[in-house]
Amino acid sequence: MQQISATPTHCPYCALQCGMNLTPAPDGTVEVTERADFPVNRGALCGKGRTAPAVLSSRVRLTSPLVRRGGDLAPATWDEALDRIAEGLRSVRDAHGADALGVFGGGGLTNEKAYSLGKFARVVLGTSQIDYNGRFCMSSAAAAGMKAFGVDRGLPFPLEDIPRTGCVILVGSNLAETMPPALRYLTELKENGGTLVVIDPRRTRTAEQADLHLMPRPGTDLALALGLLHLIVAEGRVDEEYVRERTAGWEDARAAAMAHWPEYVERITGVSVPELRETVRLFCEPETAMVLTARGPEQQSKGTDTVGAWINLTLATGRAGRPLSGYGCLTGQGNGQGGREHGQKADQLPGYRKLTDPAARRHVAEVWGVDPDSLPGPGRSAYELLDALGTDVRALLLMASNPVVSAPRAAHVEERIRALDFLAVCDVVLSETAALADVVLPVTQWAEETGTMTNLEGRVLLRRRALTPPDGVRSDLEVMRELADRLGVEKGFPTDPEEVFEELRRASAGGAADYSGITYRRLAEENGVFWPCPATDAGGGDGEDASLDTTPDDPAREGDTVHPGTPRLFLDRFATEDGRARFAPVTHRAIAEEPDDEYPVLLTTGRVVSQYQSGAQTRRVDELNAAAPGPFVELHPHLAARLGAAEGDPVAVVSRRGRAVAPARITTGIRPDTVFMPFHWPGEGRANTLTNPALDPTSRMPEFKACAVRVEAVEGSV
Ligand SMILES: Nc1nc2c(c(=O)[nH]1)N[C@H]1C(S)=C(S)[C@@H](COP(=O)(O)OP(=O)(O)OC[C@H]3O[C@@H](n4cnc5c(=O)[nH]c(N)nc54)[C@H](O)[C@@H]3O)O[C@H]1N2
Ligand SMILES: Nc1nc2c(c(=O)[nH]1)N[C@H]1C(S)=C(S)[C@@H](COP(=O)(O)OP(=O)(O)OC[C@H]3O[C@@H](n4cnc5c(=O)[nH]c(N)nc54)[C@H](O)[C@@H]3O)O[C@H]1N2
Ligand code: SF4
Ligand SMILES: [Mo]
Repeated sequence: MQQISATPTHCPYCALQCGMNLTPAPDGTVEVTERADFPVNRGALCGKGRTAPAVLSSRVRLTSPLVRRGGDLAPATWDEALDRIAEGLRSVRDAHGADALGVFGGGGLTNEKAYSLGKFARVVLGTSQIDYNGRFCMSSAAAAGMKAFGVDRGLPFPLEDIPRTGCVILVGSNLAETMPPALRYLTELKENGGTLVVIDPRRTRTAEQADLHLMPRPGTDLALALGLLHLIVAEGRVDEEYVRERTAGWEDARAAAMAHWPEYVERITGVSVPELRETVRLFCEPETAMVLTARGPEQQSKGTDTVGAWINLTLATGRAGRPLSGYGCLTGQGNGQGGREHGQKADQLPGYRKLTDPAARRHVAEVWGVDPDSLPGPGRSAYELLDALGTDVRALLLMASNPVVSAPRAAHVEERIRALDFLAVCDVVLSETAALADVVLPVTQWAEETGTMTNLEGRVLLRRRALTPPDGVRSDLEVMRELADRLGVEKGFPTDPEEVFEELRRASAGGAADYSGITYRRLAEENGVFWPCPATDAGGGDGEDASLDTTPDDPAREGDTVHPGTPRLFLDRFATEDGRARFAPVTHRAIAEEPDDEYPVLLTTGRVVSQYQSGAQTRRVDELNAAAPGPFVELHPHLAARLGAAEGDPVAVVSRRGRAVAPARITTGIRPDTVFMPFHWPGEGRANTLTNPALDPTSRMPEFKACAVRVEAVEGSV
């Protein structure tokens, strides 16, 4: 049954979660139309969002379960496929114990799915071995934010505050390509007289907008931030009163920074002392200022310390927790924020609770109707889990990730996946990882199902169903329901997303990420609600009238006792026990793999505007492939000349982990000691064949942004 009018909903891809309307077309497909009332993007969309319906087409998606028979994947009925998965998981558990079962989730899953997946792992499978691709994304910023502020919400203020601040230092974000409609916030900042400093080893489309662009050597952002703090102290720009009243740990952080002389920092980073001084001037002179980080400084084996050092700058200058100021992380995946709050992370329970906290275990166990002692402890982080496949972990259920393309040291990860006794994948397309599975389940997509997403601002949104899914597909929630049934758990896995959300509200109540005052009804009426949003007596405390179908004059909305949500955090106090923010006492250290004679060049990796992540979805869209047809190696003319490579010639990039080949793209917009590859493609040009899985000790984030390589001309190339 097709709906006839436009349905207001949100894009399937990145953390901006742009609003869009979906309008049915006569041929049964849907058309994307402008939804100007949603404040984040005000109708603007990037090419990926605009073309997203192409992936709904049965030409490119899966519409039947697949089961491996005699070496090949062949269509099967849902019953056969689900039985095979239940049998595969049960036999591994019987032979090797529950911790031999692994679960791998994704930051693209709705809150309802991520919540259910964490519950499924712990209650149905009884395994501790669950983690997700968000570990590869913003985990370092999350860890640093947690340490400094006592809570991790990517942006503690809405995007609309950005144009009204005095200066933005944007560290390792290429948002002109990764969140194009958000570029507007930076343009408006400049129109309002604010300044923009961009820190990126490449002159990206974003860096082109900057008043000042610093091009540090990859992996040296920690030294850079320490050098800036040194200058802030030396120039007497510390906000002493703020430091005294709102922070703790300044003396140690100050001492650490004072050991990082500007000249020393210049030698490490390649950023000159005058540039450092100019950055400090631009940041300190205006009344208000912000530091925003993204994957550049975060995807490092010292990402947590690095973000800590950038937060230190906002504390020393009295910016954090003040209006139009502070630190924020630009989270990446569609539900990168919500997906890290409700329990698909190895050490976590819903509401951003810790799995090791006895009170948290009791609370969640009660909501789940299980014995707290039955909940397993923390498991391995994403890369460690993938590395243990085929040895300690023998069967894997994977939902919403494509690690064969996106994991570090991907050839090794692919080999570990092949060594599994049993692999089941739920996906909308036959991804490179799904192609290795024993069973593939085809699931419904964004436009075909309702659910909530939490965008990079901490704004909880309702993504609405706009059309009927094709025959043959089922939702991830239905998959979990069916598998739970087959594994002997008959209750607790509803397939109606609103019912799941009602349970999530209760599970999150009282936690850091408290959603208990948010209802589907509210989300349908408001342009999202920012967490924390605790239930009040009047507002959604019991959730009994939360249905979208009930009358609009909700008694819970009358009066003034409904919690309005929290767009801005920390204005009165930080979320630590004593209300003070914590400085990070950090010192610089080298990347895990410094260049040497054999591997003299640095490789860094990232994204292009027209492909998304592992490309599983966007490589199936003709228009996007025409714009970004394949991998490339971006390199400086000096390096190209040494190789004798011309524009478009295939070049080989070799690291200790493997070799990749892709056409050269020659540009003066990159440091001569560095090459860049986007990671969206499998096969010969797969960037992750090369990357180093050295992990940050706290966040367990791999070092995607810096490893040692050599670059070679390819013999016999045209
Ligand atoms: N088009 C597109 N948009 C996306 C995505 C996508 O795949 N494609 N993915 C989404 C997701 S999940 C994420 S996480 C975000 C990521 O969004 P971004 O963080 O903006 O993306 P990246 O390209 O990974 O990295 C940003 C920049 O970091 C720079 N960089 C590399 N090494 C360093 C370093 O050592 N220090 C510094 N300071 N900078 C460095 C790179 O040159 C690059 O320009 O994008 C989201 N949006
Ligand atoms: N070298 C290098 N590698 C990187 C990075 C980098 O900067 N450099 N960035 C890292 C980052 S930040 C990230 S976020 C990861 C992302 O890398 P991946 O985890 O591989 O992300 P996607 O390609 O988005 O994979 C999502 C998969 O889930 C499917 N899918 C989409 N929606 C649903 C759904 O609702 N249910 C189910 N079951 N499936 C769904 C899609 O079709 C796709 O196959 O890559 C990381 N890898
Ligand atoms: S910026 Fe992100 S959310 Fe917006 S249309 Fe593009 S991919 Fe979708
Ligand atoms: Mo990400």
